[in-house]
Amino acid sequence: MGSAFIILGSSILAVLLAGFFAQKYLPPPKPKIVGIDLGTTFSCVGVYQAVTGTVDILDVQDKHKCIPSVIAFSESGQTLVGYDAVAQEEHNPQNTLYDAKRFIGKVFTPQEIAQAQERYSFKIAADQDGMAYFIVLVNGTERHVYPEEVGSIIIGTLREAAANNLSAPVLKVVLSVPAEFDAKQRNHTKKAAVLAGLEVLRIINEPTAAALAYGLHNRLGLQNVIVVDLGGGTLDVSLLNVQGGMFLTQAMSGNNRLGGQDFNQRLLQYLKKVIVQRYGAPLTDKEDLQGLLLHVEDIKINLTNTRECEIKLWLHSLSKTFSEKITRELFEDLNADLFKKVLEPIQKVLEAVEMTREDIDEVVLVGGSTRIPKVRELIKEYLAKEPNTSIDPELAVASGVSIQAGIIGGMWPLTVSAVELPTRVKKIQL
Ligand SMILES: *[C@@H]1O[C@H](CO)[C@@H](O)[C@H](O)[C@H]1NC(C)=O
Ligand SMILES: *[C@@H]1O[C@H](CO)[C@@H](O)[C@H](O)[C@H]1NC(C)=O
Ligand SMILES: *[C@@H]1O[C@H](CO)[C@@H](O)[C@H](O)[C@H]1NC(C)=O
Ligand SMILES: *[C@@H]1O[C@H](CO)[C@@H](O)[C@H](O)[C@H]1NC(C)=O
Ligand SMILES: CC(=O)N[C@H]1CO[C@H](CO)[C@@H](O)[C@@H]1O
Repeated sequence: MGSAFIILGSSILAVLLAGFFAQKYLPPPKPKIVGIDLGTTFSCVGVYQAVTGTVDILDVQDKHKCIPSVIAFSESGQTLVGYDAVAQEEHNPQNTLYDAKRFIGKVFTPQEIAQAQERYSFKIAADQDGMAYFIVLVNGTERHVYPEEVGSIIIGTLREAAANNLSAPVLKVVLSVPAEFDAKQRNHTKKAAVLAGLEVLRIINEPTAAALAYGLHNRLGLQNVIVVDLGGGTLDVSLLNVQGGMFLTQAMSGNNRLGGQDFNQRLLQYLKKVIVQRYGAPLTDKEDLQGLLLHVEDIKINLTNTRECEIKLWLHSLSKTFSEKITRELFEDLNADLFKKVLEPIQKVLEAVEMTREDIDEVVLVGGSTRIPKVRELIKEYLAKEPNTSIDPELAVASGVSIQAGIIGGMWPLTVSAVELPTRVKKIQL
């Protein structure tokens, strides 16, 4: 009897000591589940690191953390992804596919397909169920590529990058999708990951992921959080209730044709006008126009940090070097009406849940276009609250979905849970 006690006692001690030494000296557990943000324009993959409690968004191509959500098929049938696909886009526009997320899991009428076709240089069709697919020409034969296949090629690239980084196979994933995605769109997004050889453990809403990235699941008490996601081509606004790790989407609204590309267009149109005035001829050369558009993107990004910058560009069709000073003020004037439109869905979600700005506890900004100082200022003024911007807005969703992956993987010191409640949200179209 006595010896039994001693054995029991020492085994408890051994277990305690083993735990103590394990925490102190064993390498931290390797992340087994990755988080993937399959975005409309950019995609990235992250892992949650135990012990440090930080998220690493992993390098995918040449130190780029996010890769363009673009794939292409070369003449010889080779598949190109991300930056490699973008690099050859100009010479192979019919076989370069992007924006697949706008088509995934959606049922289209023939008229809608015709409308969409006007905006894209690749060929779009729909099958008998109305599901869209893309037609590419590979080695002289037509090939039908569904949006989920585009997704799976992008996810496959992210998965490979993660496996290289972790020196271990990557088999499980948590995905994020727009809050407005219906069951079918979620299903097809899941299929993209399954086709890439991954088991999907959970799908969470992008605004929920962004709130997780800011640790809002750890807050005590009820929080009303507005997430504003302004990307390259879409604006999504969601109002979440967060309480003790539970997330409830209360309302959402948006504009699926407003984003960074529209702001670029305004500046591009302005510069084209300046060129006509200065040289007496419109700029029609394709290469020059492409060069101008790339410079416009550059200027927009630079004007986030500087008040003015100068564009300098050799226009080979006019045999002239075009140079022009652009101030932040001019950029803001050109886009004044578009920037104001960002506030419309914010107003709509507040009205839908009968709340005022005083009821809002946190404002989270997501998407590269929320870096634009004027956009930030307008949101801050409208909600009378300093928005939360400490996390890179382009990585917030990937960070949050990686934290969710860490929670599911039981990675200490993450002890909290985060659960999304199913909800019948009010979706307000503008
Ligand atoms: C392209 O097609 C030709 C003839 O059909 C075939 O010989 C060749 O192997 C194909 N190339 C690739 C990369 O599939
Ligand atoms: C994995 O990614 C992290 C974050 O980008 C980076 O710091 C680290 O060096 C990478 N490790 C390997 C082995 O590639
Ligand atoms: C989702 O996929 C599952 C299995 O693949 C299927 O049973 C279910 O009906 C699908 N739901 C929708 C809404 O497409
Ligand atoms: C933008 O900034 C980058 C880096 O500072 C610089 O190389 C580039 O010339 C700038 N572009 C313009 C149009 O000002
Ligand atoms: C300005 C602002 O709201 N900052 C908050 C951003 O989120 C972190 C983490 O939740 C808070 O600690 C900050 O106060």
